Order: sequence, then structure tokens, then C-alpha cells
Amino acid sequence: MRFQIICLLSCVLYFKSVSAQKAVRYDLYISDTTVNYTGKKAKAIAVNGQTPGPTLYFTEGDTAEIYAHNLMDVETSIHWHGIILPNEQDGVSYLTTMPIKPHKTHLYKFPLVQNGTYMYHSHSGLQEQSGLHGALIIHKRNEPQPPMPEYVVLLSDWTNENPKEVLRSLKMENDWYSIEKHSTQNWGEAIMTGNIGTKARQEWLRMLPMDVSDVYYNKFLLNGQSEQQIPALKAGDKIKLRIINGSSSTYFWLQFAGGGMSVVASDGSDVSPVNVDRMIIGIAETYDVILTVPADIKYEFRATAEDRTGFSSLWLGEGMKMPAPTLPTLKYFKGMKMMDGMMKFNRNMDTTSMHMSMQQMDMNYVMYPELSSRGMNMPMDTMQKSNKGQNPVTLNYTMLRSPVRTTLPKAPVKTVYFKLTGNMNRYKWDINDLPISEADKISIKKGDNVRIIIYNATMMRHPMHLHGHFFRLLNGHGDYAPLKNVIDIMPMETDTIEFNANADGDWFFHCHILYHMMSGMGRVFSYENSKPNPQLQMDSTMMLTMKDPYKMFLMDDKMWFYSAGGSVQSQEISGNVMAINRYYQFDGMGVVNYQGSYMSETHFGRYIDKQQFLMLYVGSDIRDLKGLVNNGDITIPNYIENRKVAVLGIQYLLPFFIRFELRIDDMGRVRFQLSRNDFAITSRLRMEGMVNTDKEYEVRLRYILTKQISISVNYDNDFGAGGGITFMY
Ligand SMILES: [Cu+2]
Repeated sequence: MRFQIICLLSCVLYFKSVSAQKAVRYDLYISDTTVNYTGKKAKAIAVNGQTPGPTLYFTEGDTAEIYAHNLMDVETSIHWHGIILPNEQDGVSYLTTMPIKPHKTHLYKFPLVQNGTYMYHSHSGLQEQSGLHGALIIHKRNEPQPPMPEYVVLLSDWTNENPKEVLRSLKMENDWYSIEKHSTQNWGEAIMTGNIGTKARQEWLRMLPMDVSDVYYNKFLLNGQSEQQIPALKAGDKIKLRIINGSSSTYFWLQFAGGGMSVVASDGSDVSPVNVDRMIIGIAETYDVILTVPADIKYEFRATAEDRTGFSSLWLGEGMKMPAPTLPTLKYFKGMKMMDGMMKFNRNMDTTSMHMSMQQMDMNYVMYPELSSRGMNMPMDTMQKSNKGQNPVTLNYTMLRSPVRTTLPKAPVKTVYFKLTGNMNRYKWDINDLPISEADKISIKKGDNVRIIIYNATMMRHPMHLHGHFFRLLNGHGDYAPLKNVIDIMPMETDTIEFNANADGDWFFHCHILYHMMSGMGRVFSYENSKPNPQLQMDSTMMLTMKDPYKMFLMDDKMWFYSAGGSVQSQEISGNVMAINRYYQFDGMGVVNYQGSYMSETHFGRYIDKQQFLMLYVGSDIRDLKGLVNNGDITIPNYIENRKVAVLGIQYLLPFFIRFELRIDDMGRVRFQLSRNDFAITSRLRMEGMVNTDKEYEVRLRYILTKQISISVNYDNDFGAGGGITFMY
């Protein structure tokens, strides 16, 4: 009898372990493709012919065997976002796994020790923006039968531009996206709306117009489409949406026309169900949400981009359409005013004692007219309570509670402080004022508990993602702190997360706004005494062409960006070029008139202060304005009009974005100059001006037609007045 029981037990155990090792194979063929979301063809990346890629389904306990076939001519990678796996399977190019070379296949193989809603995406350059991503769903081993119907909702943002061009535009401070988004916050608008004081203060502080996102997108997609339908739902039916924000830089507001949404999981981990009317999903976050269809009509589930420039929809049920409410446009000036107040308030506060606000006190709140009844003048405690009042309930992190204890094992605690920092003017994003390429890896000991205190000192929210681990979000629920792998941190907010260091290898922690990550906003957690990563061993051909893989990994934030422009006007032709990286800038300009007079100036400089207002440079000043100084019958070559000199100088950005320049040339002559670019009179009408101690001056007006083309008129003391066309690349 006893023998039989043992046999039974061991047979059951045997079966369990067999099922636990069930290998589930997928073949993913990654290729270039062409999409047409806007009536215009654009390049994208497809997986198995589709973008987003196919949803991969597994059951907890399975072993994933995924063959990634790179059919492209460039290298690629796949990262398994939110998955607990051996370090060498994590798919971060050059950090954990070598990229998949063109026309090569790579096998990713790892056991699935968790369940929930996740995704996969490229971790090579900007490929994620081109559509290389897909959903990854791991079902529980013992789902209740019959399982609730479910639907995967992968949200994404789409631009017809090459993502490299997007990054270049951001670096070059081209504000075309603001024009497209109606968010330039120009002086005309400030005057018309009575916000002149706010605008003046913004420019006094040298802050660019505020926005909730950096990029203008042509489309927002839901599973690769503007809208989708699930007609087969009747009154009373429940459906679980597995919502994944697979976008590159867009937060989405989620609303359901049929009533409340029951949030049951976040980032793959269950939470005690909480009912909300509206929620925002950060980039790379996932939420499982249960919707109940109230009647036999067609209800909209809508995902609206946080900047309100568009949305995508999922229609549930059949019949008359019940749309979700349209969110009003943002009140940028109010947001700016609030931000300014917060910054002043914050400077007087000790950062470490700062109140955690867990998405509750968003200074951006004042920008959302539909939330303004909950006003920002209320003290914080009142705000927390008011969430349960008459107003629609908006999800925030304090509402997330794990249904099970998540306490960490008792272990020594290592505390890490991260201050999220950045410089919008030069589109530089870092942690503790250093980009990842200039910071050391953060070494951690296996077994320790790592606590990270993160303070967001920037004006944007950042969705910070930790690879290979779940962290506890310390949100006031004690032992029941929810587990997540992305934490969205609002401007001026301080949050704490913690995790048990129970892995091996090097793990990436970074902002999941793709363009922030590529600008350096990340760190690497490195386990002490890890065994060598087998995926990072280089063969002899690699040795010849490549340095240390980690150095390759650090290349992203060291890139150079280039721009050029020119104008053809009635009195002159001019041109300019520029090259920048994190610290250096080269720029050159030249003007020539139709009589052959010309002038040119170049600068090669380095920004030397933390805020990058101050640049030290060397350069040249070459000009021959002979035609213009013909004085009676003799031509006098004087210094002002005729010189070939080398110069040494400084440039400093003063309040109101006035550029102050002081230089000395190799003849010992000194020149002061003040200039201002891009003074936005209206959204598209810009004024520029320059004056210096050589009694030179220029005034220019530009009307922006497209990202590349403007109409321009100017008056210059040397070349006179004229008008024409200005091009910009
Ligand atoms: Cu960021």
C-alpha cells in the first residue's frame, strides 16, 4: 500500500516534471517590409510578415525555444521584456547577447517560470520604433475552466519618418514636431490667452516649451491597426484585455465606453482587482483589465495618446456605436505655470525627505482639463482621498496591491540613488548627470536586496525598466507591495523600488522612452563574480573588427548628429552646417552676395558646464566684403570688412535664449555679440536677430512651411535687405 502511494506520488511528480519541460518552439523570421498606415508607403520591420509580430503563447513551466531568423541586411536582436531568464538569453545587443548578424539564425531558449502579459522587442538601435515587437503571453498552469475570453491589445506609435531622422531632429532642436502637435506655446498665443507672464518666465529660465512627449506621430495603432472589432460579445459578457504598451515614446490614456475597467494585473503580475474609469499606461508597461459589456450595442475601448494627437480603438459588441469620450486638448500654459511652481517648491526641499506621490500628484494634471475639477491647489492628502469622490476614478500606483505577500528574503540591503536628469535643450538624458557610457556598472552581490530610490529631476515622466527581475514598488501596501518591472516616474517625484538579487550577469536598467535610452538614460546592474557569459564570447573574425562587446553596447549615446541648411534670397545666398555630439559642436556658416562679397565663420567648441549653457570654442572668421566698402575712387581694406583670422571665444546662453558671444582673434581684436534664434511669434513665424560690437546687425523673419522649407526675409548691415527661401536638413 505504502509502495503504491509512493509510486503514485512519484508518477505524478514525474508527469509534472515532464509537462514542466514541454518545449514550445517558435520560428520568427525578421525582415524588412513596407507599410502604409497613412496613404504613404514607409519602411518597417516585420516578424513573420506582420508588424507587430505574432503573439507568442506559452504556459508557465514550458521551455521557450525561439529561433530568430534575421532576413535583414543589418544586425538585430530580440529582448524578452519582463521575462525572468538566464542573462545570456536576455537579448540586449552586446550587453547580454551578441546581436544576430544579417542572414543568421539565433536560438533563444529559456524555461518560463512565471505567467502573465509580456512582450518581445528589438534591443538594437531604434528598430523597436520600426515595428519589431510583439506580445508574449504566458498562461497560468491551472487557469479556471472555462477560461475567460481574452484579447491581446498591443499599442504602438507610428511615424513615417526614419526613426534615425526622428532622433536627429530631437538632437538638432528642430521644433517641427511641436508645430505639428500645436504645442509651440508661442508668444502670440501667450498674449492672446493672457499667459504672457508664464511665457516670459519660461524663457527667463531657458526652458523650452513643455510637452508630454517629444515626437509627433502619424498614427497610433492597436495591434497594427487604427481600430479593431470583437463583435461576438453580448450583454453581460466579460472579456480580459491583455494590454501592452509597445510604443517607443507614447503614454496612452485608456477608457471604456461601457463603464468601469477592472485592473487585475500589471507588468505580468496579478494585483487585487481594482475598478477604475480611466488609466494611463506607461511605455513598456502591461495591464490586464477585465471589461464587462453592459448591453447589446457596440462599445469603444479607446487608447488616446497622452499628447492627444490621436487614438486607436477596439470595438466590443455589435449594434449601435457607443464611443468613449474624446479627451480635450492639453493646457500647456497651465502645465508650464505649475511646473515652474513645483520647481521653486522643490529647490527648497530636501530630496530624500520628499513625499512619494506614486502618479497621484502629477504637475501635468493641470494640463488635463477633464481632471481639473480635482485641481492642483488641493493639498496632497486631500488629493489622495478625492480620488474616491464624485469624479471619475483614475488609476494610480497606490491602488496596485499584490494579492500575495511579496516580501523579500532577509538579506543585507544595498541602496542605490538615481536622480533622473536631462537637458531638453540639447536632448541629453542621463542618470545622476552622467550617461550610461560614462558611468560605472553598479555592482551587486547575489543574495543582497537592492533598493533603488529614484528622483525625477526632469520635466518629463520616465518609464524606468529593469531587465530580468521583478521589483517591489513600495507604495504603502507593506508586505503586499505590487511586483512590476516598469515604474513610471513623474516630474519631481521620488519613488522607491526593491528587489532581491537572485540572478547572475549584467542587467540593463533604463528609461523605456526609446530616444531617452539612446541618449544615455540607463545603468547596468552587474552581479559580482558572475561566470563568463557564453553568448558574449567572440570568434576570431569579431576580434578583428570589434572591441570589447561592452564598449559596443555603450556606443549609443556617443553618436554624432549632423544638419545643414541654406537660403537663396534676392540679395544673397547663405549656407550653414552643424555637427554635434554630447559635448562637442562644430558649426559653420557662410554668406555670399551676387557681387562676390562673402563672409564665413566657424566654431568648434565644447560645452563645459553641467547645464551646457557655456561653450568654449576655437574658430575662424574669413571675409571679403570689398564690393561694399568702395569709398570714392579708392578701396580701403579695413578690418571690419576684410579679414582672415582665427578666433578663440566663449558662447553663453543667457535667459530668453539670448546667445552671448565673446571672442578674441589672432590680431588681438575683441568682439561681443548677442543673438537670438527662433523667437516664436506664432507657431510658424519666427524672428531672429544679431548685433555685435563691430556694428554688424541682422534681423530675419522666417515663416515655416514644412520641416525643411521656410520663406525668409532679412536685413543685414553688410548685405542689405532681401527675401527668398530657406532650406533646412
Ligand atoms: Cu525617459
